[in-house]
Amino acid sequence: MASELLERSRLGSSGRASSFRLGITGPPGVGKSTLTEALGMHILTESSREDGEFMPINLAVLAIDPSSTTGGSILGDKTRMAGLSCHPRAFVRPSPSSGSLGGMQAYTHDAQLLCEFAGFELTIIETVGVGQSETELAECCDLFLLILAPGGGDELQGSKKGIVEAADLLVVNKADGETEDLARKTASEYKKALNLVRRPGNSRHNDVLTVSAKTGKGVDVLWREIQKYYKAAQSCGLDEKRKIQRHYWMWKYLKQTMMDALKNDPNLKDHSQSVIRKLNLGEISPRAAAQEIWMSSQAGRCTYTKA
Ligand SMILES: Nc1nc2c(ncn2[C@@H]2O[C@H](COP(=O)(O)OP(=O)(O)OP(=O)(O)O)[C@@H](O)[C@H]2O)c(=O)[nH]1
Ligand SMILES: [Mg+2]
Repeated sequence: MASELLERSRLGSSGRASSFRLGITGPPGVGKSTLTEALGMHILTESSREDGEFMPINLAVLAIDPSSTTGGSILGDKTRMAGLSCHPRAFVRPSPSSGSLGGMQAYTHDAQLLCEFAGFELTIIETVGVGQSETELAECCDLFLLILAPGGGDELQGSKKGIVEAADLLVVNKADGETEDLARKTASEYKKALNLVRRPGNSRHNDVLTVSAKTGKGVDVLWREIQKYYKAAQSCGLDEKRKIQRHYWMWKYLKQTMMDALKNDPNLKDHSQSVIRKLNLGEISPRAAAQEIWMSSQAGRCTYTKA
């Protein structure tokens, strides 16, 4: 039923310009929700609209909290996004990412499409950058922001390298009070390091911005950068990027569908269990076990077809 609803929504919304998809990730507590609130409120209250400039009239926020499996995040994020939560032109949907590896909820992509079909001109997805979530988030977004805390710019060569390479724009948050100077120093360290980790010809932004989600300082500059990116992407590359993303999701859904079909196939149940027993006893490798289950599913399929 959910698939059908999505399909009908897609058909029903044909002709409508699709929304711009912004992804926000970063380590826990770096200020992603606070920044989403500040940026969202800035966008919705910004009245000046120059010709041809991207100025969404409404926006949807999907906040995914990998630490919560109970829905407790709903209150947390609604508190962080107090203005957006009750703004008539915003929709905030916090959701725990229970069950999905690395923070990206299995159906976030569907939820994002639904927001788009509902007419939201900008969708923002916030997720903690752990495990696979950042690569997954990149597959959902037109522009992928990485939020960083003051300090730690020298770690760039190590664990953070992959995510920094994947991000379109880096932002150091908490550039206020005692951490303002440190934030600026961190931004310039990242800027220097970006030139080292990014291959020449990489189209991504090599500037690193500093903002304070708390005071709002720098949020206008960040928004102007996003607008610039939007404009550039419209004229080159966005369609291609989205096409590749659609392929990614198709294969992901196919994998899920096949896994479910194999696990739930009553004709395979006995055989799978005997393979698992052999696996438990160490008589077979995981790879050989997977192949055995797959081969028997194919053998079964041939039998049905012949019948
Ligand atoms: N000084 C300062 N504190 C900030 C700023 N932005 C966020 N904070 C504080 O940092 C803490 C975490 O903020 P959140 O917005 O919840 O951070 P988050 O990255 O969304 O956190 P998770 O979703 O739990 O990973 C809160 O106490 C915020 O008040 C900022 O710009 N400056
Ligand atoms: Mg948050």
